[in-house]
Amino acid sequence: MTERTLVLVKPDGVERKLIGEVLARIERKGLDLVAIELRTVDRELAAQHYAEHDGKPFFESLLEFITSGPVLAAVAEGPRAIAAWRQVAGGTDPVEKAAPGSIRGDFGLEVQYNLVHGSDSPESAAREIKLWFPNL
Ligand code: DAT
Ligand code: MG
Repeated sequence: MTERTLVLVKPDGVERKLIGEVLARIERKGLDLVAIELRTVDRELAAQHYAEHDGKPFFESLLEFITSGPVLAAVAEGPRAIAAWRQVAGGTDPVEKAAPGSIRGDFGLEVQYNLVHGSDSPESAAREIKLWFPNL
């Protein structure tokens, strides 16, 4: 079944010039990029995007981090796109969870600075794509 998922290269990934690397891996996997935009995130968008984490100890530093510089936002499409992009990205903790060969496994060291975001379910994908790309 064809799905769409939200892709973010977070400020650490942009700063480290990994946009090309991330997009190349998404294309190599076979997913289609159907929208792509470089933007700066305000606190309101950040808080809505990470609403599920409101109240957690890392919430404030997460918002500070995601608003700290430009972010690459994209929508990728293909069969099982949500799981496929999560696999390419790797698990949340770049050391404990992300496999070598994944983006986080290859380039990440700390949980907060894990370089990329991917929607985690069809419901999240629909909500996040609407939030970031309301006209899509
Ligand atoms: P994911 O980005 O893999 O979907 P998540 O939704 O659980 O992970 O968390 C969102 C982001 O919040 C994650 O990419 C990095 C940060 N984060 C998660 N758990 C954290 C923790 N224990 N300490 C610091 N930052 C954390
Ligand atoms: Mg998540």
